[in-house]
Amino acid sequence: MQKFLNSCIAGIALLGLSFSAACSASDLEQVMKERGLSEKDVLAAAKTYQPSGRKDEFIVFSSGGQSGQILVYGVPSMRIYKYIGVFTPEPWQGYGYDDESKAVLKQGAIRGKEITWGDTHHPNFTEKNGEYVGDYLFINDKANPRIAVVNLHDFETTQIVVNPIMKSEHGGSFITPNSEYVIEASQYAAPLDNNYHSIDDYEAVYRGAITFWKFDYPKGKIDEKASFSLELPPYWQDLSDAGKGESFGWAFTNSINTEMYTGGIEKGLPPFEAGASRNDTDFMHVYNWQILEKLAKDKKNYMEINGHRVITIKAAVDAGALFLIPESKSPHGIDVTPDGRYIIIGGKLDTHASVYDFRKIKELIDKKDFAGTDPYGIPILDMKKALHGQVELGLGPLHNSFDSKDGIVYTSLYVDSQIIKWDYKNLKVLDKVNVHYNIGHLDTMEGKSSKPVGKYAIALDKLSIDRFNPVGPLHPQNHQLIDISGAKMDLIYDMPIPLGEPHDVVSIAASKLSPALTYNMGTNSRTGKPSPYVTLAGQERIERNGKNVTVFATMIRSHINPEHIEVNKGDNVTIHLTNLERAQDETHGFGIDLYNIHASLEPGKTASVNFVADMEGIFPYYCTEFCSALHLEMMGYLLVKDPNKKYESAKGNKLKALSPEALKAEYDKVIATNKATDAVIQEVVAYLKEKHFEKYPKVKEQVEDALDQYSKIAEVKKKADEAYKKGDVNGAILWEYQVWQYMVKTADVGLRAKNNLAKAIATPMSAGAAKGEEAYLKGGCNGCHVIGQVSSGPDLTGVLLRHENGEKWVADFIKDPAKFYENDYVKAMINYFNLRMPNQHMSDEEIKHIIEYLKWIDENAGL
Ligand code: K7E
Ligand code: CUA
Repeated sequence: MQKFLNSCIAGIALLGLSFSAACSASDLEQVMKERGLSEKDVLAAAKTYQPSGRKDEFIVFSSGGQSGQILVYGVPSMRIYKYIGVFTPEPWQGYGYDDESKAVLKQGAIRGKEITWGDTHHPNFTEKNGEYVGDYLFINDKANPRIAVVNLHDFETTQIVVNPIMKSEHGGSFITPNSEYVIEASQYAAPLDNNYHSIDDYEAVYRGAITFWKFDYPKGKIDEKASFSLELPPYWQDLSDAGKGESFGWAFTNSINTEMYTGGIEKGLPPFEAGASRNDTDFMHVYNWQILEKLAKDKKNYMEINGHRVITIKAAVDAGALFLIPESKSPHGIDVTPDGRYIIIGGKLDTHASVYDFRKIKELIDKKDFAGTDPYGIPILDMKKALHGQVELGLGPLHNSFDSKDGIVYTSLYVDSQIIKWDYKNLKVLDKVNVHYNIGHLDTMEGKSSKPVGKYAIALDKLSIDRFNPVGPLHPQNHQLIDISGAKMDLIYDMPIPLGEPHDVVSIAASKLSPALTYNMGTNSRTGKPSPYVTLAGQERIERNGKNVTVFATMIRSHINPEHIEVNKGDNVTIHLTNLERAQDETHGFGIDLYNIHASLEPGKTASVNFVADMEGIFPYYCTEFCSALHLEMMGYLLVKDPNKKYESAKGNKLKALSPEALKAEYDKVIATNKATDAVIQEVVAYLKEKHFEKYPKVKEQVEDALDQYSKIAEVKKKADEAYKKGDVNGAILWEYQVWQYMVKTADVGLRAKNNLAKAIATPMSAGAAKGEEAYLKGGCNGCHVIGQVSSGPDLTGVLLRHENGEKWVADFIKDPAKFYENDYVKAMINYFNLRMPNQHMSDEEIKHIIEYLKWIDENAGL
């Protein structure tokens, strides 16, 4: 029954709600009734459901909020694929446990203090001409002003930079259109140096700032020395965006608390929230990073604070690189339109969104048409003259994301819990949809690039309240998927996010990512370079140098070499591990019990763990990934001896040894097993060779992996034979078992390769056969017939050959099965399966195609 229902649902997904006879409407109706689903629900399911093996069209990177990590999921399925450790240790990936990743996390230490959490907010990709490239991902830490670089070659964090002057930030990480700079704007004003300054000196000494992190694209790294900052008044700068197209070279940053209120609730003063939202307007900062870049080259334009160049407000103003424009009070999101002409600001405390026209701004700047200056001498442009217009959207407009359709933008309404679709050119509201609840950011596919794709929007809802099964007072957040392809928005999926408050996501077409599947042998994944500690098969060793013990170890299905590491208590132990696997997804984990040691070794990776063996005793170490049938045997012992103690060998009862006859019998048995196993392998190898596996890259890779395993046999076999010759039958047996292990691994991968080869060389389907397959699936035939296997109906392989004039027989049978119910053969089948072939009401055309399809099956049955 279950299988039948699944095929029904798959049928719906294919057809968009038109049902075939076999997968009848009544079955679906029954499921809908039982599960209380409306037709709209079923349609939503069909829009998001991914059949097993089907890949997503978009990949979404979500900030992990306070977890300090990044989440990766797919659209439209909303399946979570990965968490990436960024500012926070992540044990599965060994992030923060192996030396290589510890070095990355250490870059994030602030004034010597290691910080093991982060408040990630805004992820963004590398860009070219404002379009997403998908080589690298940047993300900021709001709590501890830092930016991290994630290499999308392997989805690993490779760099963390600490802002040298900020004490908190929010407006990062925003990328200029050709990835020249990563922009990071401070949040709460504070002195730029690291000293104490009384809050009474707020206006004189406290400052805001924007840092321009220079991205060295070829190196994939932020170049800290080439980076610089711009001093700003102690307004609380906020979200930012880089100009593009006609606003290229400029960037924009919101602010709040331009009142410069300093709080003091404990002194009986009104709280920050009152004082910081007193004025009707705050300031949008407009600045030109191309001019600032030049200013940063001349000492007279900057101060040096903590070894970092900070361009003064005065130098920026004099050079015509910094302006202010009033904006509705306490704004939130600021987003430049795909063409770069307009800047849209969400009002948050205002019901409007404001659309600024960069052409007007540029004209005012060029004509030096200023409405005044702020207390720090920065020219202020007139708000009305800079505006294209304002639109009343609703309560709490926050963030904006764009559609592929010209002039269309989607804005989140925090208080109203809605997404609103509107036209920013003609200033018209088009549609609204409810979300659950209190949405912050929203993202349309590639929605902040210069070429948005549209299609879907994701609502990042801060509260989920009643949407999910309760799991305690800390509720998950809710990411909702909205179909925006039509005129009306359609909410189609809810996904609970169980990892921090994810502020923002950024999405990219999956086709733009091309992550590696394995590493080149011996790679340090955090640098991307060959590790000096790579250890190849045969190079495993333990080196001792006084108290320093260095182990060069390898891991491959299913052993760790070495299996005994004996050290003295107090030794400083370093273990360099290399995963020798070349097959994808053959990761080995390395954990030492009781020593807080863990590493993840993906195929080809070299990583190192270091610890002081400060506890005496016996500590098993083992592979923590279920990598093969012999995974549990993939282990060894760390033996820590106290050099100041005397140990006597135990005199317990030794177990009785086997008799020579019994040993010989066991030896003969293992030899016979190995011979039989090898015969199977040779058969598979013959098939692979005969069918030219080398022509199919994926199969070739697997065959290479299999042969890799097989190649190890000769050496082990030699050891077995030598032992046997010397009369060490017990040793010979153990080595022969190792031969068998390698054979099993060879056969395992070899058979997988054989299956893939068979699939690869199947003759391509003719158009007719392909249509036949479609009709076959559409008709729900696969509900009863499974090709190559007897299921709830007979296997259809060879059905055309089972009857005289088979093609006509089968065609007639499909056309009107009832006519055949009394036929002896059919009767027998009906009795056997206890099922009658139903009339699918196939057209003659469809039947013809199905026959084509069945012919194709027969042609390839031998494979
Ligand atoms: Cu609006 Cu930090 Cu991007 Cu959250 S921010 S909502
Ligand atoms: Cu390697 Cu389990």
